[in-house]
Amino acid sequence: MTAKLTQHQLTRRQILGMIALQTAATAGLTRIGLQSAQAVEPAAVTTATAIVVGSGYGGAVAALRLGQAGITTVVLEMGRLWNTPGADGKIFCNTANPDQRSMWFKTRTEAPLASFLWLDVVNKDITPYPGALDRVHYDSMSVYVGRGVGGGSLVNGGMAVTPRQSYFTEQFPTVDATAMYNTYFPRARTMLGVNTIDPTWFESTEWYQFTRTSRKAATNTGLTTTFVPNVYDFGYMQQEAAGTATKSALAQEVIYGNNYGKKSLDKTYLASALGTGKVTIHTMEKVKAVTRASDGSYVLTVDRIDDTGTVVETKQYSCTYLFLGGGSLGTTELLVRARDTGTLPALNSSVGAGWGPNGNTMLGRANHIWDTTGANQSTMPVMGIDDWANTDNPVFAEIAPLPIGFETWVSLYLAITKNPQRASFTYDSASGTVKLGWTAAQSAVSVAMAKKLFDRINSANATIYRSDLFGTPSKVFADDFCYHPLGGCVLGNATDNYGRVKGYSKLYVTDGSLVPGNIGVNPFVTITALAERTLERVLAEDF
Ligand code: FAE
Repeated sequence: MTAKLTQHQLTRRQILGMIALQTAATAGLTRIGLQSAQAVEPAAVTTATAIVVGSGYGGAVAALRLGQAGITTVVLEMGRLWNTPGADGKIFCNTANPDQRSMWFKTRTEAPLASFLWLDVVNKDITPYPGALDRVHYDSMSVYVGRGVGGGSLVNGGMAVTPRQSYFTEQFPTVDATAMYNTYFPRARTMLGVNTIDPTWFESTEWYQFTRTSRKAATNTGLTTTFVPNVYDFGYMQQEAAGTATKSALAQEVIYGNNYGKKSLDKTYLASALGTGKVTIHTMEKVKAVTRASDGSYVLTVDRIDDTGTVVETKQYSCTYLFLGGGSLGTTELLVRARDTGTLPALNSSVGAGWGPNGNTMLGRANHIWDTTGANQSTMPVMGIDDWANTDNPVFAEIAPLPIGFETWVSLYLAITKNPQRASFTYDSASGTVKLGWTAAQSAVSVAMAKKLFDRINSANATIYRSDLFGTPSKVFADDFCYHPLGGCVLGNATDNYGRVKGYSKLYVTDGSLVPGNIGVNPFVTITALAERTLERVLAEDF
């Protein structure tokens, strides 16, 4: 069952799948299959050999590999298909003028940068709608996730980073690292369309002045910086800069979606999955509960919602094989609820445990007046400060843009720290909700590590922190949200070494919940590569 794909087959499948996605959107279909290319909505099947929950990285890999193996597969995605232009002719809105498309059922946007000069000028009132970016609130941590066909790939910064092998092995001691680095990481990068910026263009373009200024401060401190690959097409970006292509990364588009340039999963894995003719994606359908019938099949209770969030139908699906790709929050919540309400009672106590925010902490530095960052900034990060080898204080800090269209002198960073703290999800029977036990004291560990690194940078450059960016009262380190939720169903604990959930057969986890709370770099390449490894093994042994 190893994927033996030629580029030709892939391209053909992707094209077929993309036509299906495009036509489905134009025709307003909520179920998408190969028939959608003729504007025909696939029949509403409720029984399939395999069901995949979620269409982010883990779900998309599962969908493609199952489809290629000839297995009839339904993907259930709670978000919408993002393929239909709004009144402004754009599918997604940008960060400067967010509207209802920006966020998942909110009355006001909740951008990571809450303020500028302490002023509440960033966020805007919006109409509740199934927008692309969600911010899920727990007691002391809120988590950003993507919603829609493509999951996090719709809203993320596209940074496609492979972790250093020594840290991967530390986090996954039971996984054959040689196979990962020789087979699955390269496969993931190829499939995701990873590419790198032309270094000559990088050195000369105004759009990366902000990165060069941050690099200079790091170099002055004696720190190493490294280029980071991305799934945004840098050839397209150069055309944007030259004025020969419609701007997207150069037009403040990112966390609410990119209209052009980015190879999100609907253009890669999911298009290919639809192209197999075996995969159907049902949108706006949220899986609420999972149980097992006496014949061993899985039964899913699913709410279908409309654009107002109203549940228009509650239905049941059944399948022989169930793949969970709802992300760290989505998958863990489903399984914790299933265990603790008794619908899947044999799930073990590791389900819900081992969660961490990848040590995420965001911060800004104020540069000297002569160290400009540029009014024009690309939204796609291309460089990181790599101090992970510093065993005293390992940090990898992404040099992030602040694309607001005027000079700010701000250097912004998303620091990934080696915070060892972990938390658990628990089911609260009184409210019927799943809660996350992460505390502010656990975030303080990430802050201390980020501060140690950036105190050095400020000291070497005689600069200071910005305290006006994360709301009031003044806050230097944004430690109450994360972009990288990881864990909850950790590989080898809640599952076997290949993502098979312990206690049940034919039940799999394929997403970020397998990663034990931290991976030291931006995580989607790791999630994709692990999913490739799982699917290869499961298709060879379990079908
Ligand atoms: P994910 O992509 O979150 O997909 C889960 C999908 O399942 C979503 O579409 C959900 O709507 C859906 N779902 C959840 N629960 C249900 C349910 N019950 N029923 C039906 N559907 C459901 O999961 N990572 C990088 O590596 N590089 C970056 O540059 C980067 N930048 C980021 C920037 C932002 C603003 C954000 C939010 C994230 C960023 N990330 C980045 C993180 C990355 O997107 C994330 O790790 C992956 O998307 C996680 O992949 P999963 O497959 O685990």
